[in-house]
Amino acid sequence: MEALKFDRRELLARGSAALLSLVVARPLRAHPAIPQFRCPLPIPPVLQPVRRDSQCDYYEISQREATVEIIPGMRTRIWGYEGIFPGPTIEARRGRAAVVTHTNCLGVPTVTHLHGGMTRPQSDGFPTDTVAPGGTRAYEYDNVGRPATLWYHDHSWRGTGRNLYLGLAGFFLLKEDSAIEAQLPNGPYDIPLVLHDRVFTADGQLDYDHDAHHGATGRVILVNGAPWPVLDVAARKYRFRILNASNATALRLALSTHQPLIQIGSDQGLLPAPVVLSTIGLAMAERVEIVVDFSVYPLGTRVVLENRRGQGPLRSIMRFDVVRRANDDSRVPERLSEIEPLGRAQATRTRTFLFGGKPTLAVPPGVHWVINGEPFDPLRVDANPRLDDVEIWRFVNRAFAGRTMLHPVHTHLAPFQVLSRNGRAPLRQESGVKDTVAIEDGEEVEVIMRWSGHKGRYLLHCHNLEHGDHSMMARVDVV
Ligand SMILES: [Cu+2]
Repeated sequence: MEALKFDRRELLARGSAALLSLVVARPLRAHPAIPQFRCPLPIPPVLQPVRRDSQCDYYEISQREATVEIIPGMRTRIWGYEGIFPGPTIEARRGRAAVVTHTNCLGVPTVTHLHGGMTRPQSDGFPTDTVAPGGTRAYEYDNVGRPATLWYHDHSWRGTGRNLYLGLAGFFLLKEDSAIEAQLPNGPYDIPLVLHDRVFTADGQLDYDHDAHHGATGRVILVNGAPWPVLDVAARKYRFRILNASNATALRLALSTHQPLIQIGSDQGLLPAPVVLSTIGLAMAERVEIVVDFSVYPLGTRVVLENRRGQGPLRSIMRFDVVRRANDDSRVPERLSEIEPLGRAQATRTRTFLFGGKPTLAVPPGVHWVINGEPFDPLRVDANPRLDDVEIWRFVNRAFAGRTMLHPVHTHLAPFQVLSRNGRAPLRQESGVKDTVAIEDGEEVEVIMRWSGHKGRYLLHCHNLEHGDHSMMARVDVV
């Protein structure tokens, strides 16, 4: 693979940056002791529309600072949609429009993106299309995509990392009634879980540090805003919709009991068929939907959802305590959804995007995260697919500075199918439709997508939020 070779200058730069990262590594700061498995799992409230008409639901959200209890007995200042962290869940119906009017009551400009939505450009949250403090914008969503676990979050250029760290993220569940959905666990047995890792100061405040633009990581894992929570479950099947909304931490999910996970969905909804896995990788912004059958356990069993990429306390995410029996008429059908496969012969064009670092000349020297060697320029068009064209996009991860840097690559507007991973067939769980794909160090992934929906200005970027802010993003114009 020619693209993965480095020239001499680049290798030298990598070596010196690696040395530098040892010298300037930040010391571990004081941190409150937070017990694991004490807090009950919170479920974010579902936002009610302020008004409905025959075609559309209208919502209002204020983005504001608030003080909430995350660590038991401490008060933490957050920036939250409706003043809560995570924000309220929007439940949308496929084919029924939603208008969400955001008012920015924060002291900084913000802009909201619906991750995974096929949104017209003026509502898609381009990073420079911000709303000033005190301002308001109505974002319009047609909800014509596949039923899926979407999420909304801030997307302001150079502010996304901090703004999400402080709380600006929430679920947007696009749902549809169908015979398949009715068979899966539903109602109280269909539970969204948003995972974030965070650092807190000794007095309980969120301690944002972009770590020299490598990414803000954490020492505590929050699920739905609570540290390492516990959910009391019945001995039956549950569906969990899991979102990794961490800034810069990729996860690998597994159960402490070694029970296999039944994956039924990914970013853009149900897979063609369930896939049984012992662990599931979940990079930043990716979603998976799994079914766990707790009926295999005697009452009293405690099952920990683990992160096999984590060490020490970061190896645990949350715990399920099997506390009662329950009837269960749910099942996982053998066929879950229909996906029209896109083939290479349909593609009009192949584009290659190199994700890598570029040393900066600043003092102390640092790294600029870039695509194809160029930092983000909102005025420069980096790709211009024609409306309704099918294209193949090759994402190549070039290692930098001796650090393993995973880049979760996200396309706005056009979801994709994974065609190949390192020249081989994609992973089994990549059989669905995705909008974010994890590219590990040195990897190369090909995806195929149809650029339908809207003409206009969109984005391709890395979902390590600090990489995106600094400036691993590219402007995509659908023409
Ligand atoms: Cu990245």
